[in-house]
Amino acid sequence: MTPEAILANPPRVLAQSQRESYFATGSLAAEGLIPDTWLRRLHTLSQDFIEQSRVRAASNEAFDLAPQHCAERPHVRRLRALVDRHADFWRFASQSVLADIAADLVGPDVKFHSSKLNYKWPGSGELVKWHQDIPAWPHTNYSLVTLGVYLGDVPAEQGPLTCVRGSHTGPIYVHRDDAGAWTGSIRDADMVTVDLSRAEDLTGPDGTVIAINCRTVHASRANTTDRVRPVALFVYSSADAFPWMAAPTPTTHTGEIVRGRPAALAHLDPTPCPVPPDWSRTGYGSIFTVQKAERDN
Ligand SMILES: O=C(O)CCC(=O)C(=O)O
Repeated sequence: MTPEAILANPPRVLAQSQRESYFATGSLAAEGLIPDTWLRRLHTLSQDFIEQSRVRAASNEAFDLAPQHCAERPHVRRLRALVDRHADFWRFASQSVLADIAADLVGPDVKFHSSKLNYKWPGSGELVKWHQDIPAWPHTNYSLVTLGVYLGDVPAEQGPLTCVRGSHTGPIYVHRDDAGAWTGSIRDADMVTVDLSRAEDLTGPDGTVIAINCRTVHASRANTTDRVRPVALFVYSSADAFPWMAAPTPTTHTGEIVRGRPAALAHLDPTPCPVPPDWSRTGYGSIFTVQKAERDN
């Protein structure tokens, strides 16, 4: 669906001005939308999984662990495929207000794509370089939105998601190095063409919902506080968007319709998109492992 067609549907949760702002800038931060019961449940689940990680020595399908992770000082970088970790994560993604927020931004027919819970620990370990999301999971159109829920207050010092306003209507960049290897980040030579004076931190109190369009150039700095910054991230598309490559981080619910109906027609946007590696052959890891490998080279 086009932004105009999406906006023509009445809003469910967001104010019309918030939807218009999202389509104009490519991102949004909105406070006070997640009911307290859900927020408390997400906090508890997140804490439970950190506890469970203490007995893990290596990353697996659930946990992306930093090299320094240990039982005494757990250091989980990411909970993978969140909706497969606990039924309540899937209930939250498919039956809560979050799916209605998705409908406000992708249209009444909403397809679930993927999810994860990123932890940004104090220090520079989890800084994320400038990138767009769509080059990792290209689709027939660019309706895809990542909705994030901050589990804790996130001020500027805590490494919030930072988005370049308006970059979602600009070029879709190659996320590979000169030798063609996937880096998960935009090349320095291309970054000089991005107007970083338009970068804006998506900050907010506990429970703030952030929305980032799949073409928006975004990053996150180091966390200079002494508190971890968890953000639960859920990706949705219009039902008429179809992936044309294997998903890098599939879940058992990827492709399910969570609002409205499946599409009878695919919407094909003519804007070209670079081809990612075939994740079904190579595997993906996470943005932290990919970007760290690049920094170490
Ligand atoms: O968690 C973060 O700070 C950034 C996450 C992100 O941009 C991503 O996973 O694509």
